[in-house]
Amino acid sequence: MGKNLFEKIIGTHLLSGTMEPGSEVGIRIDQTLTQDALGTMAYLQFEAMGVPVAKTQSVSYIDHNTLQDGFENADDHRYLQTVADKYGIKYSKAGNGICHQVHLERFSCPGATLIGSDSHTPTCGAVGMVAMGVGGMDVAVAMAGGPFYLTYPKIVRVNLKGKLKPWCAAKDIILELLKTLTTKGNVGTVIEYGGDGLATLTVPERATITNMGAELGVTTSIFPSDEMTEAFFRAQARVEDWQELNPDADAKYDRVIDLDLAAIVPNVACPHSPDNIKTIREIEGMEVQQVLVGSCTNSSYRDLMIVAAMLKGKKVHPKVSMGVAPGSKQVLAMIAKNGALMDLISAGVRILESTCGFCVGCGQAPQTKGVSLRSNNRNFEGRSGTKDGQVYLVSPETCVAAALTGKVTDPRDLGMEYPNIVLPEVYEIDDSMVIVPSCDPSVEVFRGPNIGEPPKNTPMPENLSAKVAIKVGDKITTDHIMPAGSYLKYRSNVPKYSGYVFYHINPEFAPSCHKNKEQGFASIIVAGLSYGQGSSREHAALCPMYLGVRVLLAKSVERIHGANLTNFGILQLTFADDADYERIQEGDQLAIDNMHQAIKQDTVTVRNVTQGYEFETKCNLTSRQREIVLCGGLLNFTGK
Ligand code: MIC
Ligand code: SF4
Repeated sequence: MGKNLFEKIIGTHLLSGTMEPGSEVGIRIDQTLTQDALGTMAYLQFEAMGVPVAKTQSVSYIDHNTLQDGFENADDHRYLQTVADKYGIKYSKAGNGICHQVHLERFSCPGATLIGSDSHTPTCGAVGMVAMGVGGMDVAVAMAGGPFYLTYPKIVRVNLKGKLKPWCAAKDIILELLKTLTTKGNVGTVIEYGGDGLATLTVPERATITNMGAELGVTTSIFPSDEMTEAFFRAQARVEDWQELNPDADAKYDRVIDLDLAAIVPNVACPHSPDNIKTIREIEGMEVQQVLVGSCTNSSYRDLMIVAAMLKGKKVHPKVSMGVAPGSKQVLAMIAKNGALMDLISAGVRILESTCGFCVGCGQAPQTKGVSLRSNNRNFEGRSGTKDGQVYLVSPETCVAAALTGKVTDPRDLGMEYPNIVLPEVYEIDDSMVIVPSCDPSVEVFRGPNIGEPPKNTPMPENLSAKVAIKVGDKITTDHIMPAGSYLKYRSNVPKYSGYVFYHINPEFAPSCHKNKEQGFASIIVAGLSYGQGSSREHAALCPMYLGVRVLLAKSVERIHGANLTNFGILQLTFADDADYERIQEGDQLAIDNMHQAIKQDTVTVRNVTQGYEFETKCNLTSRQREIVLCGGLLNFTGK
């Protein structure tokens, strides 16, 4: 029987398990990436493993925490640079670009496996890699030479047919898929793209699609590696890294979805979820105060050339503030050389750093209730830095249409000719901001006062007595759990950052967890569907753990966050009957008796001591994961 692409790549990296949906496989990891906001914890954990040099090809990027409004971020960067130098990790300096864009340009490799401590790591699936977002702890284990474990997914084939019409973009394709598949219910799925439409999509366009697979909640997304991919590698002067990779003609898929590219129209994800999709037509005419193009989704050379071509000789509307953040130094250098940057500047665009910036709430917060059209991938409530900011996610084309008219406008109505952007035959290659490590064991690792040791959990108690510290609804994102933006600089300081867990939902969460601790109780989080959407930030598990949370009781949990909970020794259970979610109240005292026995079963009984009833929950962990949770997390488990 023929093999699909994912199966082929996993097959050549398989270390343990069988490749059947639902069963756990251990695979060899070729490459890792980290970014600064999660890198410090990952490398502290790696250092604790005592391995002299990283066994993977690893790159440490500085792209998230570049607003240096205090010593913290600069200290973290210095820690990351020295630790990279010592342990054989390449270090991409601040200003070199956003990790996913730079990795795609300079390090991606068809047929290889990549894990990264950032949920948008699947971007590199655009060139036929198996690239997955994970927690920093999993990256540390891979760098130490350990396998990466994942639940073997179902493979969905998306057949792209035909060709996009002018002004309809790759972003509109992935927004269309988000409309169909939504952000929930896709855990344990991989999307493999195919069909005759592939030939019309360049690598940067494919990367926009794989990037936002993260918003679907899939394990990863992957494109074949074909002539288009070869042209990209040739232009990046890395054709030796390219190989052709296709699924077999008779490959089997768990589901096939057909998408007619010619039927795709300009789409928009409305506040406050990437799956709240409408067509631009449905919201056209609404006044816009801010337009931002950038982020790892849409900041490639192609994207910015479209933006510059549309703005050439025109001015941004007086009521609109427009910013552009090129995805990488390569992109910035190229638009600087060919004059497109001047077109942006002349039009009145604010040129932003080549970093995550506005996408992670570091700067550019919109005005009160401000409507902001952005080319990035997440519009969770408050993520922009303004609680009532109204963030709409659109293509760069639709961004510019609004910047010119001051209101939401279908770019097809501008009466312009669609810019024909020809991708360069040779990109601007200058890797001088990627520092090659010395691997010298005598390098002194810099540790500023912002860096604390990652706290360890204790083994799970035999009888758990806990209080429900918070009850939340469906689709709680990691931005709700552990806000980023101005709190990002505390990522390396767990005691401080822990004070902000659920801060915007209930600022009393941390104090009530401390109170539970003082009274001898653990804490429990109760949640609805799709808990932990979004970021791979392990702080969304690590900080609750630090506050004494031992159990999450939810209707369902997202993949990366679920893995992080296990890594930090928090037990995740799902309600057997959703009616029990309704019944349970904040403040209720719950108990699980004989935990060490109970956790070995697929059904775990929980007693509600306050209300005096028992209910059943499901434990969907593998036996290895159950062991980890009993030990109080992966650090304790590996140190056993
Ligand atoms: C995000 O887009 O939410 C982030 C910030 O890049 C996160 C990583 C983090 O929280 O540090 C992600 O996507 O994993
Ligand atoms: Fe950075 Fe935004 Fe991409 Fe996350 S989604 S890596 S914050 S650009």
